[in-house]
Amino acid sequence: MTILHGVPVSPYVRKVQAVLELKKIPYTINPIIPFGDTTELKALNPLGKIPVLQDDDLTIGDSSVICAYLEKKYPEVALYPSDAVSYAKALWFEEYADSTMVSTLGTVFFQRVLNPKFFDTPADEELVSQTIAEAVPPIFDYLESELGDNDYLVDNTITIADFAVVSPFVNAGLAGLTVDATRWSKLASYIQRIYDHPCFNAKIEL
Ligand SMILES: N[C@@H](CCC(=O)N[C@@H](CS)C(=O)NCC(=O)O)C(=O)O
Repeated sequence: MTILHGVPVSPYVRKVQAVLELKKIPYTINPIIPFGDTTELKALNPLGKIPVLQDDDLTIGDSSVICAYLEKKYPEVALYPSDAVSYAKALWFEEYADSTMVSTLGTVFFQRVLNPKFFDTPADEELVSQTIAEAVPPIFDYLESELGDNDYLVDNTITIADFAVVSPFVNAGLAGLTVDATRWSKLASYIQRIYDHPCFNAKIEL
């Protein structure tokens, strides 16, 4: 019995969900949130963060740990390259997405969506404008150049890197931040390609 604890609006939960779907692992979702009373969540993960995966006797937190575990247990549809260099690149993009991208695109999402909708606080539009003007373009430039003429980030095949990198764009989109296809055409088509993938949940309802 596999249970994914966490709400799919989290980019980390979405990444794990895509892996579960791609590997065709049956699972259920417990839509727990990491705010308010976190007693139930902290019993599953001492950090009080989502996602948490329960798989038979294993209860484990952290999306990257969970995805690595799923790959080991269900290697059939490989999401991590076997070649050492490609493997390192896939892990790098996953880390880049989970840290810099979630933090930067997440700032816009937090201010424009979570603050007004869940915390009764208006968005700090000055912070949003500064983030969009200064922190966002280097990320988009970097991804555009890394993609080159490829359809996917590593080995031109779908890997964990793609699910991790595209996940925060869903949150950005919910906050009205999309990729300008006239400036970052490769990135814009790449994001749409992953959105269209049947395993990827790009339609989050709040
Ligand atoms: N490195 C962790 C980060 C998980 C994380 O920060 N999740 C957020 C939701 S998107 C959370 O639970 N935040 C609650 C908190 O930080 O207290 C992972 O990859 O799972």
